[in-house]
Amino acid sequence: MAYTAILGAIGKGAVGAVNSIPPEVWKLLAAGGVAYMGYRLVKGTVDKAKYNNAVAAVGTDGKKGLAVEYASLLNAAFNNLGWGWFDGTDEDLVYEVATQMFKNGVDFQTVANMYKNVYGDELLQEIDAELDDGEKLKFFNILRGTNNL
Ligand SMILES: [Ca+2]
Repeated sequence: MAYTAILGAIGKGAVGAVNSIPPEVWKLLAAGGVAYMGYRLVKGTVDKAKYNNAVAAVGTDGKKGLAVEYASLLNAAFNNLGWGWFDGTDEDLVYEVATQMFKNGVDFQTVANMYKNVYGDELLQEIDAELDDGEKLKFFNILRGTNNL
């Protein structure tokens, strides 16, 4: 089957599947979407407050201050559009943060601790969800200063 024919068949299947969803289910899905967006909004506000607290606690100087900044940048890179794991990832920003961590001697665990403090999530799990194997390898190679060796 030609590529376009396959795509067409998938398209028809998708349209059929969408058309078969009853209106009551659409209403539930819409309500769920609104609730989820509200949740993200509240979480964003809470995260911002925690970030401010973390900055107030450790300052913006020194390695811990840098670690808070890097945790915040990584969180922004993971939440590309503010919707969690399914909104893609800003890989360039992830690599840039890794480069800065290596240059400034801020280790992964320090950033992971700050990430946990501010966002309540395990940095390693977030990385697993956001990056594929090749991207993870690149990230950790940059952290070790062994990228492109
Ligand atoms: Ca994401």
